[in-house]
Parts: sequence; C-alpha cells; structure tokens
Amino acid sequence: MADLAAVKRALAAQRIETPSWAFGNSGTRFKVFAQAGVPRSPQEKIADAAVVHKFTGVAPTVALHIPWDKVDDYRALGEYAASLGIGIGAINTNVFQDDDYKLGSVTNPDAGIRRKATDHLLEAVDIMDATGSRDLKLWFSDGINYPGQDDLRNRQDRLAAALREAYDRLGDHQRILLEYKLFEPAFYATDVPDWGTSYAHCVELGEKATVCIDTGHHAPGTNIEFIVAFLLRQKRLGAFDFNSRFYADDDLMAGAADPFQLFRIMYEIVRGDALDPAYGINFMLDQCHNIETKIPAIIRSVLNVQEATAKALLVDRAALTRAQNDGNVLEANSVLMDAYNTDVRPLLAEVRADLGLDPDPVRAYRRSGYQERIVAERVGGQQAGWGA
Ligand code: PSV
Ligand code: MN
Ligand code: MN
Repeated sequence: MADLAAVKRALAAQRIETPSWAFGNSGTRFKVFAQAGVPRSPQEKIADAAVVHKFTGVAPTVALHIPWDKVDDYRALGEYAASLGIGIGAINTNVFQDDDYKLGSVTNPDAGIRRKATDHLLEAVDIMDATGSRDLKLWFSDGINYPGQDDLRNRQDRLAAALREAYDRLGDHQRILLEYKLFEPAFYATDVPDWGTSYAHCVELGEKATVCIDTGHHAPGTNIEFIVAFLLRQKRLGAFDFNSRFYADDDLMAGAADPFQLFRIMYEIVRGDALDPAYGINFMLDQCHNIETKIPAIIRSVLNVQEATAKALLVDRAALTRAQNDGNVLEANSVLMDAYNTDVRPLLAEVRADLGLDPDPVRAYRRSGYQERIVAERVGGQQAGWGA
C-alpha cells in the first residue's frame, strides 16, 4: 500500500504553471469567439493567474509569451506578480508571427532574418534576468512545406548555431527548454519534429538544455510515457506543456481527452522521483479555452493534473515490482489499474482543506464573484495571439 501521509505531502508540494495566453481570447483560424472579462494587459493576465493559484494552492507561477506580454518594465512586472503572491515562470519566445519568418526563423536561409530571430531569443534572456525567471522556452515553427524547398541538414546547422548563442547567454541558474512538434505550421518537414531531435540538440548544448514535452505535439498513438521514462533516465526532461488532443494540436484542457494517458505520464514521473519541485521539472499548461470560460477551465485543468498525479502516487509500487519480477502480466496490469480506478477526489479535498483551501476550487471560484467583477470592469479584452 502507498503511504497516505506521504501521498498527501507530495500533492500539497506539487507545482503547476499556468500560461498567460490561456487567459486571453483564442480560437481557430476560422473564428475567435471573444469572451467578456478577458485580460486587457499582461498585468491582468497575471492577476487572473494569481486567482487560479489562490483557489488551487499549487499554481504559483505564470509563464509569459513575448511579445504577447510585452511591457516597458519587466522588473516592475515581476514585482507586480510578486505583490499578488505569484512568480514569473518560463519566458516563451515567439519567432513565428512575423512576415520575415515565412521561410523560417533561426533556420531561415537569410542570415539577416536568422540574426533577428536569434536576437529575440537573447532578448528573452534579458527578460528572464529582469523577472527572475529560470526557464527560456523555445518553440520553433521552422520547417518546410515541400521536398527540396531548403536543405534539411543546413537547417539543422543553423538551428544549432542559434541555440548555441542563446545557451551561452544563460546565467548559472537559467536553462533552455526545447520544445518539439511533429508538424504545423510547416507540413512537409519541421526542424524540431520530435523528442529525439530536441534531445540531441540539448546534449550538444550542455547540461542546462532540456526537453519540453508538449503532450499535443505527437503523432496519434505515440507512447508519451515512454518518452518521459527515457528522458528522465538521461536527466534531460525539463518541462511539460500539458494539454489534450483528439486530433492534432487541439490545446484542450489537460486530462480531458485522455485522463488515462495523463496518469501513465505522471506514473513515470513518480517512478522517476521527479515530482518534487526540487527536481526541477516545470509542469506547465499550454492550452487555449476557445469556447469555455477561461479561469474555471484553467482551474479544472490544474485539478485534472492533480487527479492524475494522486492516482500515480497511489500505485502500490512494491506489489507492482513483485508482479513484474514474477512475470505476472495480469497482476502487474491490475496493480496499475487499481490505482487509476481509485476515486481520488476525496483525498484531494482533504489535501486542500489541510492547506486552508476550499475543497472544490471551481465552485469556490464561481462563488467568489471574481468572474462577474472582471466582466463588469474589463471592456475590450485582448486576444492571446492565436487565430486572428
Ligand atoms: C506551439 O504549438 C506551442 O505549443 C508552443 O508552445 C507555443 O509557444 C505555444 O503553442 C503557444 O500557444
Ligand atoms: Mn506548447
Ligand atoms: Mn502547441
């Protein structure tokens, strides 16, 4: 049996980072459905993130996306976040929304455009210095649409050169999180398409470069928990971008489409002793709430990650090891499924009560009046940056 007191301690100590862009309006390339009360500024996104933390107790940092969250004074922005009880998490770069990047950013055949993109990465490290952020999160939309359009191998060399510059600019406590994505917006070949490519670049760079797994960025049927296990073994797993997908990069709420997959991922995290914030994995959400109300949806996502984690912590590891060593296939599988099929909501309610929180954060948010207040106060909210 798992030690319940230890499980509760681990759940209380868990940390999940929210993305600033999830609080803004978003949509698909077909339509953005504007919602009332969405933030009009980075400060208001941070205020909403602080509210998510207030009701969940486990979301004390918010990731920024530059230039979506551009301000004149980043130090002041960091201080503002601190005044609301949260910190600035990963700084996400954006080298995908400029006409210059049609043929790529850091892998563009034009050296001038590569310079511009690389300078943006360096600027992001300046912002990390000013805000106290540890993580530089890099996602490149770079790739090509047609065979022969550009030289696949030269593009890897250009990517490596830009990563090297950014890496060398990092402070001692800072690191790179390199995200991969199978396809989109490039359709024939993406320059960082998979964890193997990201991993190889990270190894080339040095210890401060680690892989970010965005759960929505794989081919259907990919065994993501295997990737987690492998990267943990290599000490190169730095972060997650959690979200759900039914088809491609759907960015739906984490744990909504496939809670069993999220459980299997979190089991590998627990198995690898990597849940504790001291281990250093940044468990981020990267989602868009196109049709549902944003703040309660983000709270719901945090709870979904917590539920998957609680189930993972409840796995009877001794019984599992015994069954595995005995070659008892059915018993090993049922040990895992017993944990997955446990209703952990009462356990999490206890953890929240112990932290002085309402056991039901979504209901508590609805009762708080915050949603009505922002709807009344905020007119003309911002788009997250997607789906114009
Ligand atoms: C790309 O699809 C991605 O997952 C990257 O993390 C971006 O920075 C993010 O989406 C923006 O929503
Ligand atoms: Mn992502
Ligand atoms: Mn994505």
